[in-house]
Amino acid sequence: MIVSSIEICKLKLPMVRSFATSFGVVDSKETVIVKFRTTDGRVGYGECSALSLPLYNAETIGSCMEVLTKMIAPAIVGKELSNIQEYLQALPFMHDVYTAKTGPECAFWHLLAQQDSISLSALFGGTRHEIPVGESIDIKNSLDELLSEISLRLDEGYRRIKLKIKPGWDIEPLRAVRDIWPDILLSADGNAGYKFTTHCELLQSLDQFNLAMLEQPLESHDFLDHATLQRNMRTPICLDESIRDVNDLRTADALGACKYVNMKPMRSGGVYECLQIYDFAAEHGESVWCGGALETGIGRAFNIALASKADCIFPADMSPYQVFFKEDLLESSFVVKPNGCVDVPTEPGLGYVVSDSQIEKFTVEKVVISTASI
Ligand code: OSB
Ligand code: MG
Repeated sequence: MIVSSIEICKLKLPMVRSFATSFGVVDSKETVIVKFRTTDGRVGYGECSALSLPLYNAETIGSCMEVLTKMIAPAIVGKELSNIQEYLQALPFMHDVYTAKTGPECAFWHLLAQQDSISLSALFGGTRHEIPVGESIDIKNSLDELLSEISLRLDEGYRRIKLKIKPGWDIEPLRAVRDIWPDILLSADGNAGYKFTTHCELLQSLDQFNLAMLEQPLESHDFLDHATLQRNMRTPICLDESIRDVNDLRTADALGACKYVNMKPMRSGGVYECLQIYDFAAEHGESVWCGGALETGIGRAFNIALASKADCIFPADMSPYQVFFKEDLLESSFVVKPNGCVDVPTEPGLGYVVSDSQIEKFTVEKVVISTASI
C-alpha cells in the first residue's frame, strides 16, 4: 500500500476532572491524532497520547507534533509499504522518540488490519474475546474521596484497583483501603517519585499491604536500585517508565529488577515493540499486562487488542473515556461490563467507528503532509 497523505491533528479535550500522580497534575488533555490515507482510499488512525509536559516520559505534545511533521510523515508518504517491517525500515533514525512513533505506527497497523480483513486483536496474536480491567486511581485530596471512588468502581465490577502513590500519600491511603477491602486485587504506582536512598525502608514496608505489585517506585533509569529493592521485598515490582523497549527489559531481566512489566504502546513507540517485550517476557519469566496513559478511544482500541493476548491476564488500565473526558472520538466507545471486562472487537479493522467530526471539533492545530507537499 502507499500512504498518500498524513493528517496530524493536535486536539484539546475537556476533562471531567484532573488526574494527579507523583509527577504532577494532568488537568487538560491534549493529544495528537494521526490519520493515514492510502492511494486506494483506505483510512487508518492512531494516537500519540503524550502529556503536554515531559512529566511521564521526555516527550510532549509539542515534541510529537514536531517529530511527526518534520521527520516521520515525510519519510512515510509516497512509499510502497506492504508490512510492518517495511514500515519500520522506512522511519528515519531518531534518538529516544517513542510516543511520537506510536500514532503513525498504529495508523499503519490499522491499515494492515483492513488490508488483511482481520481484527487488530487477531493481527497482534490476541486470543481472548474479553479482557478484565481495573482502574488507576489518582492522588486525592482526602481519604474519603479515595474510598468513595474505589467503592464505586468495585460496584461497577472493576477487577483491580491501582492507587497512585507519592511520598506522603502511600501508607495511609493503602492502610485505609486494606482496612475496608482486605482481599481485593490492589496495586500501587509510584510513577518514579521515590528515591532509593531516602525511601528504601518505606517502600519495603509496603509489603504489609499484600499488593499484587508495586509499579515503578524509583526513577526510570535506576535499574540497579529497583533490583536491590526487589531482592529486599516480597511484593513484585512492575516496571513502567523504565521499559521503553526490549533492550530495557533485557537489562531489567539480567539484574532482576522486576517481575512484571506494564506494556504500553505510547511508551514503547507502538505495538511492534510491545510485541517484542511480550515475547521476551514470556521466555524469561516476567509477567506482562497492558497499561494506558489517558488515551482517547482511538489509542485505547490498540491497547485493548494488545491486552487480548493470552498472557495478559492481569487486569488492564482501561477505564472508558467517561472517567476522564466529556466526549470521545469514537461513534460508540467500549464499556466495562458488570463482570469487570471489556469486549474485544472481532470485526476487521479497528472494531470501532472513528468520528471525524469529533476529531475536527477538538482539533486546535492541523498539519497535512501529502505526496504533493514533499
Ligand atoms: O503510570 O500508568 C501510568 C496515566 C498517565 C501516565 C502514566 C500512567 C497513567 C495511568 C492511567 O496510570 C492509566 C489509564 O490510562 O487509565
Ligand atoms: Mg505506571
